[in-house]
Amino acid sequence: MSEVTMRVEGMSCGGCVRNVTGVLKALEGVQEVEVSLEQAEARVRFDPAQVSPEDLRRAIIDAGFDAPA
Ligand code: 9UX
Repeated sequence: MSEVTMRVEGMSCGGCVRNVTGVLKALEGVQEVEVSLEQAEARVRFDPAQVSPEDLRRAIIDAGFDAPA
């Protein structure tokens, strides 16, 4: 299992936090997600055999937020 902390820009309320958390948890291979509005970050534990940090980034962007590389 791997863990990554990614910057997530554009979240302005708890709904955004729930949305980002939901799209990440929906990905196969994602085990645990913790999103911080204050820190504009998502910490994700994932199985690198099933999902990559680039997949996580893509899901965040598709949900309407920005995840700078
Ligand atoms: Mo809050 Mo976010 O009203 O996508 S849910 S700003």
